[in-house]
Amino acid sequence: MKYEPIVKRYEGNPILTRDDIPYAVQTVHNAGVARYQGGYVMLFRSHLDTGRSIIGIADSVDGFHFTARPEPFMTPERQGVFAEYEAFGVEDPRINPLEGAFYLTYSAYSRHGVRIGLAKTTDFQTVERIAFITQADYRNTVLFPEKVGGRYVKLDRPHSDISPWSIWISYSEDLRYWGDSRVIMKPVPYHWDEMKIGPGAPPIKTPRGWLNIYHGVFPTMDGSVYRLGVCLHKLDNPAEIVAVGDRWILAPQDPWELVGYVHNVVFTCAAVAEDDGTLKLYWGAADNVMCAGSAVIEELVDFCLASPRPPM
Ligand code: BMA
Repeated sequence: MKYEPIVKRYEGNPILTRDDIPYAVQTVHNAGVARYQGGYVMLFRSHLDTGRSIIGIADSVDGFHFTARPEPFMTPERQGVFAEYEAFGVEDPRINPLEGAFYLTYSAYSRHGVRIGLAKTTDFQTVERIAFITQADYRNTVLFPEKVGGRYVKLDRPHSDISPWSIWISYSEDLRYWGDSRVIMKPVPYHWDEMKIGPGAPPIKTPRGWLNIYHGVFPTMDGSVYRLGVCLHKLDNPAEIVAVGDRWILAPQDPWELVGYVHNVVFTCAAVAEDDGTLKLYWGAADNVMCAGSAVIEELVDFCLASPRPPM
């Protein structure tokens, strides 16, 4: 039997490239996207020709046609504690809607390593940096869109030389100080995600659980392949993963996913739930351009439950 693709690629891919940006960048990729004022806003990562990254902003009416604004949205801070830890660039923003605001979780690079910055915007004109919410060697942080059991919840991916890089959960009373951390999902040996996994899009609430679209990496003789998978967390206890879909839901296939700045990469920071039960999924292709697709949310939930593997 052949599988129908569960994520339908948008026929106009790629949806945003460096040719669409009114200032000098080498790439447009790994973007966060959110619904805002009846339309969509995208915060995208771009490599400069120093090899370091900044974050630009683009707007859309339909979620597929985006127009980049004339200036970047976030560049490395020049003063204070944020400057110290952002000196090498800011990368891979997630837009986490929470309590009527938008919290940005982004990777901050410096000579001290990579850590996660938390910033807030309510208008996508100004941005307020709040705190670093991890130490070094963390990437890929997403926030749940509401408190669970009275606390904020985040997923992230610490680096480890001892165990394959895995997904961890932590809790907070105030978004600034985090604790009660534990590992909740690990790669499976000799599987499509055996090398490392990491949170992708901020989790989406469904009647049967929190839907978590994550990335998984497989090492080959030709470098690593980045693909996307999906799992389901228990609604009232997101530390418990109900089911992990055994197969990937998206793999590099189109020419701009196979070849680019880094070949064989689909990498997501965003999935936007729509009122009609679908979601729009956004992914950086080959660390070079932005792509979009759509999927039916309940089909992704069924996919997890129909072919589950244990999370650890
Ligand atoms: C990861 C990160 C991502 C990137 C991916 C593929 O380690 O750097 O930003 O998309 O590698 O190059």
